Amino acid sequence: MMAMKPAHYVNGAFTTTGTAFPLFSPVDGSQVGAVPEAPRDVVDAAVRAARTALAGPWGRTSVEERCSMLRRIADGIEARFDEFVAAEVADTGKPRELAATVDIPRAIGNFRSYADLAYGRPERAYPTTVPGWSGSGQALNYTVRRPLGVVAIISPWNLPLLLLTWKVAPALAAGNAVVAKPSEETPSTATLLAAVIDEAGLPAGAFNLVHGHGANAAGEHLASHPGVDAIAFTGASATGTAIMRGAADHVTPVSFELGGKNAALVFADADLAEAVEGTVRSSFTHSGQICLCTERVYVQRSRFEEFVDALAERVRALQDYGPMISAEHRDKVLSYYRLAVEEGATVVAGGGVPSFGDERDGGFYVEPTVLTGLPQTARTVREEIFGPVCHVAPFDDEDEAVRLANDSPYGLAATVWTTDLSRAHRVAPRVEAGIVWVNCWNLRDLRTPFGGVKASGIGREGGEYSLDFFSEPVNVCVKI
Ligand code: NAD
Ligand code: 6OD
Repeated sequence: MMAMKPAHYVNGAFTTTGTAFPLFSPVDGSQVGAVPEAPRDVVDAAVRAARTALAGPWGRTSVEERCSMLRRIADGIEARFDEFVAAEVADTGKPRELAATVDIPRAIGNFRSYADLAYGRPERAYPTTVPGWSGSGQALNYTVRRPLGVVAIISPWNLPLLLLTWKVAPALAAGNAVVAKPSEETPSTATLLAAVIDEAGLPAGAFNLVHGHGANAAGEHLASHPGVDAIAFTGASATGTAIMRGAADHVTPVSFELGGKNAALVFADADLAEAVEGTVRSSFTHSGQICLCTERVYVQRSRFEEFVDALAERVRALQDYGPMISAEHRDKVLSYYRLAVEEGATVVAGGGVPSFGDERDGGFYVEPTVLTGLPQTARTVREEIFGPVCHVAPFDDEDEAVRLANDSPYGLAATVWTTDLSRAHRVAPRVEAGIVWVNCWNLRDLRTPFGGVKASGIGREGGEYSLDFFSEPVNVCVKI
């Protein structure tokens, strides 16, 4: 099947209006396509189409009908599974295995799980008696949930379809009309999703897609649009700040999943081999380009050297890893590799650019890297790098471990490695993070709350938490 070219999807029709910008392969740096930049009038048309859909057949769908549509979308992605995998791999350069076992299955799972959750969702009722009220003073209070209206969904490049559908599915399940803007780096699976949604028979305007950049472009126009009733955004914390400024003008509610500088705490009683393997996964999966990746590892002093040696050996042996998303991002990561050395780091693995002797030498690769020896105040230890790199530092006791983990502007995820169950239960709630994994990493249950504290976000997604964000309760009081 011919790959689909990136196109906007507005009011049930595809269009490539707008000046095109080039799309590069992260694997070899070659230009592989072009993406239309949505001008302001295309964003306006998408918001208008969404508003019109809410006033039309889409606004009158029952939750049963919407859940059936979500299931048809899931089936549609499944039917074009290989096409989705190929598109995700082409845009991101991630190993095919990762796209085929995580990204695309999770996109399907997002639609199916929100269909189940929305359909099975109970509402609350309160039988009421008000003493002294004239008449019976009796009533039945109950709650109905109303969609927020037109929802803007803005998503990043690292898990393009997974993170887009993580918001689109609950937004549609709750009855909103969506205008989505995927990252300018990864337009392809979003375009395929629009095709699948089209085939699934959603009324025109219920789902719209616009492509383009963020600041001073389609993203900013969408996020600050007066016709948008809510914004669900995943991306960098600095972008969250910019979006919030625009949202403030219209008091638009936001749900933000932002950056992280996630800590792993490895206690002396941990199964060290498991902790090392777990850290290889948590720091280097998708070359560290997952918001949940560990960039700070703290190891109890008595096992510090043993851990660092074992981790460095494993990391030096890593082979089948993907590139950074862009030349710009590769340069940013490499600038942190240089900064780390200037700040006094010891580079125990990696630290540079790999040489493959094939077309990948034109791509955006950096070496998986392990650092030690930096103070907690170093920028390399405080700022999100979003690459295949972690810094390992020692700690002496539980209190110090918790203090170091919490000494960060971010608070997205943390991992605790210990065989002491009491310690796990003691430490987990003390870590300032939205998600704490014990002896595992990124083991996801889609019903659980997902999100961060501090600069890592506002609100929670996942299960009922997403359905809560994308709807508002209305109290109905019926006098008896
Ligand atoms: P980014 O913030 O640069 O871009 C994300 C999206 O926002 C893109 O679609 C972009 O075009 C758009 N955008 C940029 N500026 C905008 C503006 N002023 N107004 C409106 N839209 C704008 O992030 P990125 O580089 O694509 O992704 C990497 C970042 O995302 C990292 O910081 C990472 O930690 C974070 N992230 C967080 C999570 C999470 O769940 N917490 C998940 C994935 C990525
Ligand atoms: O697994 C998820 O639901 C999720 N939102 C993952 C985010 C990963 C960040 O890059």
